[in-house]
Amino acid sequence: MTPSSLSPLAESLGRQVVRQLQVSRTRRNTLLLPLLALVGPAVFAASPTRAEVWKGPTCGCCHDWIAHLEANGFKVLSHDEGNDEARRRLGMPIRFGSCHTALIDGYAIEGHVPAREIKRLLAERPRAVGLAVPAMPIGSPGMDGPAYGGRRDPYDVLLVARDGQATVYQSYR
Ligand SMILES: [Cu+2]
Repeated sequence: MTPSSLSPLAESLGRQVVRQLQVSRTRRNTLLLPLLALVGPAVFAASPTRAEVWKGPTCGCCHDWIAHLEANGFKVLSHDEGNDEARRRLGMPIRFGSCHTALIDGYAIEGHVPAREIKRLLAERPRAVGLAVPAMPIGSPGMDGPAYGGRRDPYDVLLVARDGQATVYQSYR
């Protein structure tokens, strides 16, 4: 082959490759774009809220509370130490203290707070340190296992302000 006969062939091959690339790119887009439009928002809507939890290594009720969070769509990262330090660092007063402290979307969550109030907090986004269920009331999430025989003590979920004052956010009676 002489260079003069090679070049039209190469040109035609080149054009063919380019055309095929264009076709496959178009086909890929026509398939992918509607798929992304459908799946994209669902992925974002379903992306779980992250919760970081500090607890003692042998805390069974902490574990049960974490299971309650996960059952309600939270993605939990838990540490088997650092509970007191986390509470102090996040500005949660010790008088509202419980067996575990969590950080969820910028808020401190102390103790056996129900997922329901956490979701409400994240929707309302008040200026606050976070929520607390002081001590460990029986019947609160994670303190409601078979060992308690269905017993339910009344308790309050407190909204803790930045000045350390607390108001009742939800009452469970
Ligand atoms: Cu506990």
